[in-house]
Amino acid sequence: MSIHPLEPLSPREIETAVGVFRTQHSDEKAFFCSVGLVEPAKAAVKSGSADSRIVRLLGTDTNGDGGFEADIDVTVGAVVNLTRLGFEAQAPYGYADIDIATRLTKTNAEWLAAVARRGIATATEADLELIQIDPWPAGGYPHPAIPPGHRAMRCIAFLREDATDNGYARPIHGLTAHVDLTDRKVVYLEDTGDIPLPPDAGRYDAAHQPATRTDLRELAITQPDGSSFEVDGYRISWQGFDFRVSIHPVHGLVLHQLSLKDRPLLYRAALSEMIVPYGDSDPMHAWKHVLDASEYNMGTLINSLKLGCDCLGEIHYFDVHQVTWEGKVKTVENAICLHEEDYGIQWKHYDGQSQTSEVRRSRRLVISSIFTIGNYDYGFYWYLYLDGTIQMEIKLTGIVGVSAVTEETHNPAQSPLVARNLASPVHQHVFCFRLDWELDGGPNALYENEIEVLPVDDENPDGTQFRAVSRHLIDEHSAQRNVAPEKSRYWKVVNPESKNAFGVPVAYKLLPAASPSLFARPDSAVGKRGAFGRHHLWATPFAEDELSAAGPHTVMHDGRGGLPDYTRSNRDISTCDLVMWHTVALTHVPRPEDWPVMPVEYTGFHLIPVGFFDRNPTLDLPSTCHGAD
Ligand SMILES: [Cu+2]
Repeated sequence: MSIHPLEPLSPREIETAVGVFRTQHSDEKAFFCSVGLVEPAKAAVKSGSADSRIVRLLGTDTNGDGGFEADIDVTVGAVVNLTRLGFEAQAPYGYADIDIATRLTKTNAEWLAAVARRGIATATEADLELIQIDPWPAGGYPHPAIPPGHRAMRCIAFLREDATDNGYARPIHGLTAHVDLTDRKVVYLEDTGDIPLPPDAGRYDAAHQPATRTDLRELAITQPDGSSFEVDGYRISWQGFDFRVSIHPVHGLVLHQLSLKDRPLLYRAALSEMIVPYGDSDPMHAWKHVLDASEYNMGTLINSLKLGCDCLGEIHYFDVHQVTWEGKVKTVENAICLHEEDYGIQWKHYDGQSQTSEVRRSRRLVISSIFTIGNYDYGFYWYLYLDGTIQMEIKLTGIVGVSAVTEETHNPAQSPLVARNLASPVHQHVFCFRLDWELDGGPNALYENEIEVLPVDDENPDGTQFRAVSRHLIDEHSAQRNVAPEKSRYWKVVNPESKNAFGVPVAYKLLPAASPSLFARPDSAVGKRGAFGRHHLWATPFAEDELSAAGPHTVMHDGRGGLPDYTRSNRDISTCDLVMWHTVALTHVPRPEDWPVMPVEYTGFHLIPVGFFDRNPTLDLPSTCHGAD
């Protein structure tokens, strides 16, 4: 078999898996949430002995439990595992759940009456088409009328002017339908009273703008000799970097087996989980803390990208294949974008004495995908640089969550105005990345580095001196750390056995952003379900099944899964097959400029070589000044 064990699933493999599953599972109401490759054991991949292809199908049916997890070996055409998921750790929400929750809400007599009472037409099918239902996960705060273990969502609603309107400009405020998906009914309609629809449209499409700028001249990116990367299937090589890409149903964009100049760096690097907790007291928002990756299957919400719009220049695209809720193959074309970008200068010096200048251009390889999860759009961009630096940049855009408010109900500290009678709650976006290191083949050790200001003494009379100190993090508990920008704190992955020209062990450092941590109290539902957000750094010794910062199945789960669970026994990590978990977060206090669509906001982190090379590795860059005569 010539197929690489980490090659993404082909349409044929998905068809086979669904077909085999159906022979053993006769429920015609089986709805699929996702399909994914069960990545073979790391040791088997590395030794070249991984020879089976296991496809995992997750979904729900009429069984009334948390759904099914079916693993199908498509090389032999057999179900090798069929697990019923329990009440407390269910299959992710899929398109079928969204569809059912929407239909149940729109056909509920009490809900229809409450909408009509607000002066909104509901008489015809066309009227109802204009009402947008957003079903949200109810986990953490299920309505007391929903029996424990039932699958639940909360549905909020918005009114559109027409099918192409901004779906969020007019919240039908104060109305939340609590839906029991297991019993297929609205169990409770929460109605906190009428608030008028905000008066202004929130159109952001070009056709609705009063004018379009005419003074932006064309900016063309051309590479007349083609790009400098090579692609073989889903394997990519560029400037000494070599790696594979895939899309995971939960983790989204994944880099596999990343090496630089034949030296291994990372076995696997990807988002593991994210949570978006809201800080507002408004009953429409106070409970919101969606685990977008695992509850909604972020990978299945990937965009098909468009040349010249999403990506500019000489692009190579990768398609991905997924499953629809009925079990058909769905191909998302152009789902992963690969291209090079000029990135200003790599280095420069002007020598005054000789009046000569030496300067080299920097460029980066960009691997990116964009996921739309309800109102928000998240872009994940991996950048590889000529000097060995690796960067993850998250781009947050889309439409902020909103409330309709009056002068009496407006609470600016928790929900600033973004338009007339429209407020947007304060919230956080908390992302946890799992970085499975194999620096120079491993094993690896983890250090915390920071600056220590030296005391005033005879050697330091003015108190101006400081030094870099380094501390070995030897077990899981001592590796639960937070950022400290005031101390220039960073974390360093070291290979103690691999030394550079100066006899110093080679390293890569993780340079974090100045992130907040999770604000919710640790013993709150949000604090328990998003516990990974308490620390910016976690570390574990590699374990095959530890991939999920909040636990593998989070729908209706009460929390404490994932990292708190993995690290409970405080395992030794002093020198090991090291997995680093990095939480990066931002707090969003919405502003008028975020409406009606949000200019991209950025966050992320860098991985930077420290003594991995013996000197600046970019001295060999050509000194050509492109575009000059
Ligand atoms: Cu936000």
